Amino acid sequence: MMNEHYKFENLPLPYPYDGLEPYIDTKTMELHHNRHAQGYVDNLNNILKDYPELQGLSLEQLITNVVSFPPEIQVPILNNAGGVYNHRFYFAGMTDKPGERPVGVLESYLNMAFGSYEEFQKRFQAEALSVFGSGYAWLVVDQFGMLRIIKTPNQEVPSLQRYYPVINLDVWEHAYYLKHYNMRGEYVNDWFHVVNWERANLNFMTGLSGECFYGLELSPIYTP
Ligand code: MN3
Repeated sequence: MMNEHYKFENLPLPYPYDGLEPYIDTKTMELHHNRHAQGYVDNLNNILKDYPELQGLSLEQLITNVVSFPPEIQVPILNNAGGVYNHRFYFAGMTDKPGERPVGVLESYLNMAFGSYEEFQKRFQAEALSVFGSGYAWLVVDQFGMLRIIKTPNQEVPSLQRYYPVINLDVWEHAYYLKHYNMRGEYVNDWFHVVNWERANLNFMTGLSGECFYGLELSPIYTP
């Protein structure tokens, strides 16, 4: 992802639209990917087209360096680069061939941090339910190798200098309303069935290595 830059694309889902049935329905996945996620991609490209100095930056670089950009585009870039980053992470974090349980090093660390997978699920669901309005729940690993459950509002991305994301859950209503109506807790339960734990384990190992925390800060590329 780090090598990709403007023009950004709405990456295809790594499974068919109906691949997450019966847990997440086909229509929701179509609308979520083709309309909602596409909208963030289009908006971001539209902003960046007038700023050639920023067109070589990755999503992560755009997000972590936003305070050095012209004031009028800081919020739009945060919202839309965040929207692209968060949706890519969410879509890639699910699979049509779910293993249903954490695997690998992550499994051991989850047990150490939370006692058991079931206890982790309870804690993660509580965090997801406590997101007021729209946002995301995340399992992240911090610079010290500790697993943490956090939440972000709207399309905010967790601080990529402090945390490396392992999994995230989109709790905007568009992610579940067609099937689960206002029952966010049932959506969270269903989502647990389609988590891609193989990928989560790889993310965790990357985070644990610490290398991911370097290279996000730039010498000023944007010079007004
Ligand atoms: Mn969404």
